[in-house]
Amino acid sequence: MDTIENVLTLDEFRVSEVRNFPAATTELSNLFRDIAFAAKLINVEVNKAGLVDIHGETGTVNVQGEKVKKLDLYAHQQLTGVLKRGISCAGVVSEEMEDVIVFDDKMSIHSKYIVAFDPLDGSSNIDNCISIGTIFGIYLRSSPTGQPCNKEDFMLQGRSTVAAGYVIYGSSTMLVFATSRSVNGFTLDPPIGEFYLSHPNIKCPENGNIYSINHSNYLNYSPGVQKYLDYFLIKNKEEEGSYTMRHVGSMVADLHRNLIKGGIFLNAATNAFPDGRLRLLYECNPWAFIYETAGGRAINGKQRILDVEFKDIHQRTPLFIGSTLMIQQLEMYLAEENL
Ligand code: AFP
Repeated sequence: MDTIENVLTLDEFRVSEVRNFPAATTELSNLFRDIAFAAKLINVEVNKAGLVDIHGETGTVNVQGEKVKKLDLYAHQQLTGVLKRGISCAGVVSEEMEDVIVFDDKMSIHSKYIVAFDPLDGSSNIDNCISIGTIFGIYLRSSPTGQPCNKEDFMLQGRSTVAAGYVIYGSSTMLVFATSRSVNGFTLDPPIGEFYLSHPNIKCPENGNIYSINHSNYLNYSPGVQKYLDYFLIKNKEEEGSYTMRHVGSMVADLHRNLIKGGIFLNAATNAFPDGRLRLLYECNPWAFIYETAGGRAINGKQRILDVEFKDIHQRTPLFIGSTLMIQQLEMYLAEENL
C-alpha cells in the first residue's frame, strides 16, 4: 500500500497535469483549486449540521419552489464567494438563485470561464445524516473577456462543457473532477485538510447489476420504463441476486456509487413532473460529462443529455445515466414503446 508520501495531493496533481499536458491551462487548474477550497468550507459545516444552529430550514423558498435549508444557502454563498475572489471565473448560475450572477470586478471580467452549480444536492437528507453533494459544470464564456459576462453566456448546450465534477459529503468526503482527458477522484484527509488522489482515472464499468430509481412512482412511468423495471424483477425471479435496487434519493450518492461499481440511475418523467425532476444545466449536464468521460452514457430517453437544447437556466429533464450496456438495453425498451 502507498504511504501518504507516495500519494499525490490535489495541488501536486494540478502541477503534474499542467506539466504533462501542455494544453492544460493554469486558469482551469486554478478554478479546480478554488472549488476544492469551497468544498472544504462546505464540508466543515455539513459535518456540524446536527450540532449547530445552521441546521434547519431558512423558511424561504428557492426558485424551484422548494424550501431552502440553511446549508443550501451557506454552500451557495461559499462557492459564489470563493469563485468571485478567485481570478478564473466570470460569473455563476446556481440552483439557489433565480438569475445568473455576473462578477463585475476588474479581475473577474478578464476570466474566460463560467460555472453552473447545484451547491447542495439532496439537502432534504441533511436532517437524516445521509450523504449529500455539490455538483458543478465549467464552461467557456462566449462573450469577449475584458467586460462582464452576460446571461447569454449561460445559454449553453452540455456538449460545450470544459470540465465538471462533484463533491460527495459521505462517510468520506470526495471531490471528483473530470476534464475531457480523464476523471479523477480525491479523498479529503480531514485532520490535514488535504485532498489526496485516491481514485485516478475512474472508468465506469461497461455493465452493472445496480438500478437506482424511485420505484414508488412505477405506475406514473411510461410503459417502456415500466417494462425495463419489470425485466429486473423477472431476472431476479429466474436467478435471485442478478440485480439489486439501490436508491438513496441523493443523486450524488447514487451516481457516485454507480460510477464506481457499474449500474443505471433513472429519473424518469411522471405525471407530476413531465420533464423529470432534475435540472439540465447544473445537475444533468455535469453528470453526463463525467459519465461519458469515464466511458458511460447519459440520455433523456430521446437523445444524449449533452445534446439537449437549452431553453432556460433552470429547465428540467428526464435523466437515464449509467453503464453503457444498461443504457443500451433501456433504449430498446424505450424504442418499443414508440412503435
Ligand atoms: P433535494 O435536494 O430536494 O433533496 O432533491 C434531491 C434530488 O434532486 C436528487 O438528488 C434525487 O435523486 C431526487 O431529488 C429524488 O427525487 P424523486 O425520487 O422524488 O424523483
